[in-house]
Amino acid sequence: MASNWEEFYSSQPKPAGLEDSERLLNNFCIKHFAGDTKVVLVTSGGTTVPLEHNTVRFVDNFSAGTRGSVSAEFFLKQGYAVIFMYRLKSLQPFSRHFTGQKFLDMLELTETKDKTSITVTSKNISKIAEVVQGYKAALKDGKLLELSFTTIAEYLWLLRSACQALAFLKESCILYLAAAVSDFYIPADEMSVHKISSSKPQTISFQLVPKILAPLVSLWVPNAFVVSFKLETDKDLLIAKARDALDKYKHKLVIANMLQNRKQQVTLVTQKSSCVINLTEEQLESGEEIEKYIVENVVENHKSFIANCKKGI
Ligand code: PAZ
Repeated sequence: MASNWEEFYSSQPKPAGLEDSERLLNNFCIKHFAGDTKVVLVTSGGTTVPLEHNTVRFVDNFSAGTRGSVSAEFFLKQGYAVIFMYRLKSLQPFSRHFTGQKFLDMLELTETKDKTSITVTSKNISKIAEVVQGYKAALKDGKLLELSFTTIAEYLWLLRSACQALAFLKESCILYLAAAVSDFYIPADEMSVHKISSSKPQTISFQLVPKILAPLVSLWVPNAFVVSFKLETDKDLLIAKARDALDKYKHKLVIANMLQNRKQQVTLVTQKSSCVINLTEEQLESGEEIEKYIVENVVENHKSFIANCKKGI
């Protein structure tokens, strides 16, 4: 009998353009393997659950893609090549510094009778220069590959293709699964083709999305360093749920966070230990980002993991 994840892939059509993404993924992994550069796959943002094939309405979640996009920048700083798999229109590394009003506030407008000029305000120049340098360096070295998804099905197809491309890198790759992935979906053959009529109330039934960490860890990338994230809103459940995930899927690390204070505190949970990272109010006010410390910690754990693999432990 097919498992529920196999059923998912056989019932949800392959997204258009997947072959192109697979080509990019394979080339990226081969190039960085040849250059002896470690690779991390960062997933980021939420997924939508369409209610109609010709989608007018969908179910979505809160994720802005902050965790993923900030972490991707810190992995690049640590020398990793980054596959950034993100929800279309969520935050991306580097460009995230210039979204919305933040960007306009960095500019100064000078108007005279015959000339209008726009410049960066002096207090923002060094910050922008640092971001642009990071971006240009990542481009020049070909160290950042960005691939987008929107729906839960697109996410799961792309994730499997990314794993297939990464598998041969074995312990030298990290999967850092920060995306907030829907737990429910409507199977393609149960979904309305056209916009659901509003002439009467509707009851919509959702199926459970397969727990993709199971095949990912045991079959697709069995030698990789897999890091998953666990989000809860009830603090009494958080660490127990993170431990359950480790027991069930046997991967290396769960990063547990609460919706309410996820930018200030996370707990890194392994089979043997747990470690809290907490930013002080002063650190937050000065613009420090918790992802810097998360990524440093993950990179240290990854180094020990590689060393143990080499020793055959
Ligand atoms: O994208 P964001 O920065 O707004 O939120 C990040 C996050 C809370 C989605 C991430 O840290 C996380 O916990 N992802 C996994 C969610 C889950 O499926 O439990």
